[in-house]
Amino acid sequence: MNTEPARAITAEEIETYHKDGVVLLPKMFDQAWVELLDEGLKANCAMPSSRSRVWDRDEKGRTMFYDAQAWQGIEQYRQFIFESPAAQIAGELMRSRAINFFFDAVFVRSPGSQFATPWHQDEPYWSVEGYDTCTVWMPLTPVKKENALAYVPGSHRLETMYEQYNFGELNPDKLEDVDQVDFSKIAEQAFPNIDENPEQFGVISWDMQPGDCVAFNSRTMHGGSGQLAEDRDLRVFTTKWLGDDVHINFRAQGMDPDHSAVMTEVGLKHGDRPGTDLYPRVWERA
Ligand SMILES: O=C(O)CCC(=O)C(=O)O
Repeated sequence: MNTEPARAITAEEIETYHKDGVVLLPKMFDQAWVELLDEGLKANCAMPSSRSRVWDRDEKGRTMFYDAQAWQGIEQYRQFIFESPAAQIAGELMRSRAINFFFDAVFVRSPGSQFATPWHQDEPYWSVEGYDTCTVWMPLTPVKKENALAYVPGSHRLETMYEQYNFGELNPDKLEDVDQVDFSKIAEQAFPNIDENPEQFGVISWDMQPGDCVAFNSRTMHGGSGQLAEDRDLRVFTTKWLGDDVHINFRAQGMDPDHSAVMTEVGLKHGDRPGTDLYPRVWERA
């Protein structure tokens, strides 16, 4: 397995990441990493973690399956997290001195799923806070730009606290103890209706092949994806990475995924820097 990126990240890509809060990185991972993750995802779907659930199940039985922080039980994910170039990619983009792993999340749409992810920003939901938080979004299947996750460039610089969607509502199987958030008391504004006028927001997305990834700042507005053709599925593996300015933040509006219990268990408190075996340091700048 190649532990180095399949190619060097360019200075222009790093600039774009900071200017737009999102950058497409074509051909970053060798096929071997994609195959390993595919195997891991199969194992994950057969053995979902306690955070997993179906977000959408339509009248034709098509589903959108979600899981997060499954890595401790999936050997292939562990290997990807510790040995793949993903941490280095995040570190170079964020210009960080060191990178800790936060968590993995998967978004698996069965063929023809029409489910579109509601627009949101990630950081307001997370049990950490900081500018230096980055998701590496990797489709394990080819995806067209109209079916891939879409982004509002520059939205990572907005300082407004928007009313974010409660993903706890996506629970057709009525599971108990699903993470819930309520932004109504702290929101300064309703979340903009981006689908009403995507051009005005400059919405971007890309055709992608396995081995490509998109890296985005957790403050960047993103959503959509899905709305697949009948013969197309979409299997996406994401990793979330933490850089230099990140601290633990237990939020009054709720968290999703809520890490406050597992963080407390390993001795992490509000305000701490992330660490321990649960949020391992994976990369340091030479
Ligand atoms: O792929 C998707 O549909 C959603 C991904 C997402 O929201 C995320 O990785 O934060």
